[in-house]
Amino acid sequence: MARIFSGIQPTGTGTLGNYLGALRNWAAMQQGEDECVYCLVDMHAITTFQDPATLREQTYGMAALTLACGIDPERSILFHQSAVSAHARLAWIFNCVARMGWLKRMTQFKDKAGKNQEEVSTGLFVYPNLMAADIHAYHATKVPVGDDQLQHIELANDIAEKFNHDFGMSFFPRIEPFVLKETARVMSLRDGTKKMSKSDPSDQSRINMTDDADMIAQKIRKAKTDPEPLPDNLAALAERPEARNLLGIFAAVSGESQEALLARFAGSGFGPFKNALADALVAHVEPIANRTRDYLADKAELDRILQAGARKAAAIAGPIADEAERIVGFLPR
Ligand code: AQP
Repeated sequence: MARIFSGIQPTGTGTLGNYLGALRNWAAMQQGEDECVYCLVDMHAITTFQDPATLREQTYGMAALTLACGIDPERSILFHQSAVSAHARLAWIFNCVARMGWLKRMTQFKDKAGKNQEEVSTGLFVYPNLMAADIHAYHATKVPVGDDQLQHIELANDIAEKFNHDFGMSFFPRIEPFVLKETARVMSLRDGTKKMSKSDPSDQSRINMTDDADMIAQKIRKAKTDPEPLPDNLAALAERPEARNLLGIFAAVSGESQEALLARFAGSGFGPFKNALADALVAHVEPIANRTRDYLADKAELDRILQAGARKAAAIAGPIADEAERIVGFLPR
C-alpha cells in the first residue's frame, strides 16, 4: 500500500477545473488500495492576503465541496493543514535545505508575483517548500497534480534528495506525480490559453461548483469561441484553444469521447453544441452544488469531520516530523 497526498487551497469557491483536475479523481482514488490523505491547505492560502472571516467561510465551503464530491472521511483522511503542526515544522527545515536558486526558477512564483516581486509575501516565495513538507510529512509517494504543479514536485524531490544526502540517510522517499491526461488542465472560458482559476477576477471565466443552472447556461452561452464550425477530427482543433477546451469539458462531464462528440456536432456552429454542453454540465454540477449546501448547513459537523481527520493526520505526520527534527539535531520535544 502506498500513500497518496493531495491538497486544495480554500481560496474562492471550487471551480470546474478543481473538480475535474483534482476532486473527482480524489474520490475515485479512494476506491483503490492506497491510503488517501486530502488536505485543505489554508496555510498556502495566506501566502496572498485573505480576509480572516472569508478564509474561515471558504475553508468550510471547500470542506463541504470536497465531501459533496464524494470524499468519504471514513475512507480518506480529510483535514485542514493548519491543524497539523508537522507541516509547519517540516517546512521550516525545508526552508533551510532548499536553495534560493531553486525557488527563483519556479514559474508559478514568477506568474503569481509578476512584476511585483519586491512586494509579495516571502511566504509566496517559499510556498513550494511548504508543499514539499505537506507531502513528505506523510512519506507520501503518489501525488496527483495538474500539469502546472509538476515543477513543484520536482523541487520536492530535490529537497528530499538533498536532505537525505546532507544527513547521510534515505529518510524521505521519492515522489511520483501523476497527471490525468484528459482533464490535466481546464482552461478559462474567456481565454483558452489561460487556466480556469478561482482567483481570476472575472467570474465569467469559470464555472463555480456552486453555480446554479441559469448561471451555468449563461456562462457557457457567453464562453469565447471562434467563427468556424466544429470540425470532424481532433487534429483540426490544434490552433483553436477555446473550442478544444469546451470539447474537453463536454467529454469529461458526459463520459462520451471527444471523437464521438465531434462526430455528433461536426459542421454545426457552436449554438447547438453549447446548449448540449450546458445541459450536460448542469446535470453534473447541480447535484454536487445541492449536496455542498447541505453539508454547509451544519458547520459543527464539518468541524467534527475536519478535527477527526486532523487527529489521524497528526498520528502519521507528527512522528515523521519528530524524526526529521532528531536527524537535524534538535533535542526531543
Ligand atoms: N483549471 C484547472 N484544470 C485542472 N486542474 C486544476 N486545478 C486547479 N485549477 C485547475 C487543480 O486543483 C487542485 C487544487 O488547486 P489549488 O486550489 O491548490 O491551487 P491552484 O492550482 O492555484 O488552483 P486555482 O483554482 O488556480 O486557485 P487560485 O486561483 O487560488 O490560485 C490542484 O491539483 C490543481 O492542479
